[in-house]
Amino acid sequence: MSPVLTKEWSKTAYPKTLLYIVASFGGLAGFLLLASTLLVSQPIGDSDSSQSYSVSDSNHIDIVNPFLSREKSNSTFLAGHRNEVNSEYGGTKSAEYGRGDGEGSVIEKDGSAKPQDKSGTSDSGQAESEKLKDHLPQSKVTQEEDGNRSSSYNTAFDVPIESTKTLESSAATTNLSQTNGVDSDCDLYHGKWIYDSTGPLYPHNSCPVLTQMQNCQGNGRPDKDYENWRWKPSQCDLPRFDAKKFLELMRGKTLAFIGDSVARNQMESLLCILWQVEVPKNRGSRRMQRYYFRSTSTMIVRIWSSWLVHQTAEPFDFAPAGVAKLHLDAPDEGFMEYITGFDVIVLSSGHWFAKQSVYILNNEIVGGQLWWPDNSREKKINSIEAFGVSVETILTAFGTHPNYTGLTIVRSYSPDHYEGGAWNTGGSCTGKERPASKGELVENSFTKIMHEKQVAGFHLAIIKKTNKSKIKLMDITEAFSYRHDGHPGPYRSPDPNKITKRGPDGRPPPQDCLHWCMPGPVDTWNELMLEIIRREFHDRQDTSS
Ligand SMILES: *[C@@H]1O[C@H](CO)[C@@H](O)[C@H](O)[C@H]1NC(C)=O
Ligand SMILES: *[C@@H]1O[C@H](CO)[C@@H](O)[C@H](O)[C@H]1NC(C)=O
Ligand SMILES: *[C@@H]1O[C@H](CO)[C@@H](O)[C@H](O)[C@H]1NC(C)=O
Ligand SMILES: *[C@@H]1O[C@H](CO)[C@@H](O)[C@H](O)[C@H]1NC(C)=O
Ligand SMILES: CC(=O)N[C@H]1CO[C@H](CO)[C@@H](O)[C@@H]1O
Repeated sequence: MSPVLTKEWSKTAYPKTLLYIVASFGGLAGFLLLASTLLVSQPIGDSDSSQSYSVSDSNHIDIVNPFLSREKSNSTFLAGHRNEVNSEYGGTKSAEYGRGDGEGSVIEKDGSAKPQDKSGTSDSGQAESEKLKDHLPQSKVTQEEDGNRSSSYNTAFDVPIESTKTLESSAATTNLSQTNGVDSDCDLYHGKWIYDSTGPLYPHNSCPVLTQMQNCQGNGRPDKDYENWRWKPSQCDLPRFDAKKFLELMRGKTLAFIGDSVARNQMESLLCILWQVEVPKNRGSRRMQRYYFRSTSTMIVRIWSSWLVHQTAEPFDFAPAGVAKLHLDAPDEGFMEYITGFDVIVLSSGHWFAKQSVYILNNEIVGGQLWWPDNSREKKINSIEAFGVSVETILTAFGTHPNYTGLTIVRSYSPDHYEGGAWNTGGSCTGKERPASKGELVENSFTKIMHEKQVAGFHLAIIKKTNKSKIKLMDITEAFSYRHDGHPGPYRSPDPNKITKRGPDGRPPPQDCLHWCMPGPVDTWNELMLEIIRREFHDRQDTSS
């Protein structure tokens, strides 16, 4: 733990953070207008409205992620929800609340851990799947909460907004002489998806670490084309992942995925790709998964952190025990103590900001998500702004750490595709078998603003960076907004009796339109990551020689 660092940091960072919050209210004015227009026909303050945009008494807006339960400020509800939140962490003691996705074991300070598992496989995947259930659309909840709602009420999330940006916008000006190979200046994030019958980087049944919920073929998904689209940046080609080259680049180095279940998604994709050339040794503990590739002494690590910032469970001011308190101005010490041992860190966060928590800045409660006991109190920030602050906090902590010299890759907000509604109101990605075409693309306002806040937080942290570390944004949000076909949808379990078709009333089956099938488009993240690492290490060699 590094309490000293944390304190120092929060002192210096707070004033700018506050300015940022104040400034961002201006930017939200447009959204507020849009939101009020959309809500004209809906009773404000109705519990339903928090599913879309709710305009609160204080003229702040809350935009709640559509696939999580709706806000209720009722103490009896909270009592129930608290249990739900606790069970999500596998009944860990309150002192460990929210730590290590329920994987509570201790790890040595240097990040080493005793080998747990002789084979390459890990059983923690299953345990974690249980914890993650709450994060996933669940049929039980769907029935309870979705009893009588038409899918149309939630159209606020799916307002087709004429997009002036097109995926191929920069293609027209492409310098054709540069289309071969990878140009180190080429923008990797604008381009298009092209069909490539070469097939995926690994078969779904070749990889023991692949979480069953994302094993779409293994769960009976009938179509397969979603595995065969390559991302083609407008001005260059993104090379197919070369496992040997990756291991060589990472010789003697450690790469850590830190964050939520989407971080796990990417880490497993990477492991499955590497598994094709070498079976790693599992050196993980429950707190930190670690896979070691002997040929090049490369370590791949994963640490769970839902929000990436410091969280506490004890009562704080008017917030009782149980509900998670997020200290938005302090990084999560659960991984800060290890970062100097990492050469590359890939961060993943965002979706948990739609879940219940209390926001604390500078020792003051400034907001709450799915928790606010007293509407006469003013929320100073909403969940989206809280996300932006958390990004700035964590990246500033990395960028000003005296001993961290690694490369930090911030994977931008991963779009979900509950189209036509929310996860529990008829939103669906069922039956999507191809990437969306430009005309089909439906802009998701929530994804858009989460992405904006994240990018803003990233830029603020870059300005404050003092050390030698590098921070890069892997900006996948736009490219992946086209991949409504890449999620498990209803194929998230091997249960042969699961419902996979719409009911007679048109209601779609319970489904996961947030995580990504493996193999599938998520493998592209690792191709992008490899390219970022290649460029970075290449540049470092250039400057040091
Ligand atoms: C709020 O709690 C009271 C009991 O304290 C209960 O009677 C009421 O139905 C609850 N309201 C909602 C919306 O859950
Ligand atoms: C569903 O809503 C309709 C109209 O609002 C109402 O008449 C009906 O009783 C509701 N059904 C249930 C099961 O709540
Ligand atoms: C295209 O790229 C080539 C080689 O990098 C360069 O010499 C040329 O000036 C570029 N042309 C344009 C129009 O940018
Ligand atoms: C940085 O490294 C120095 C020298 O090894 C050490 O004394 C110091 O505690 C480290 N600081 C942090 C925050 O890890
Ligand atoms: C190499 C380098 O520039 N290290 C600096 C990183 O930032 C800290 C302060 O946050 C400096 O003390 C280091 O000198």
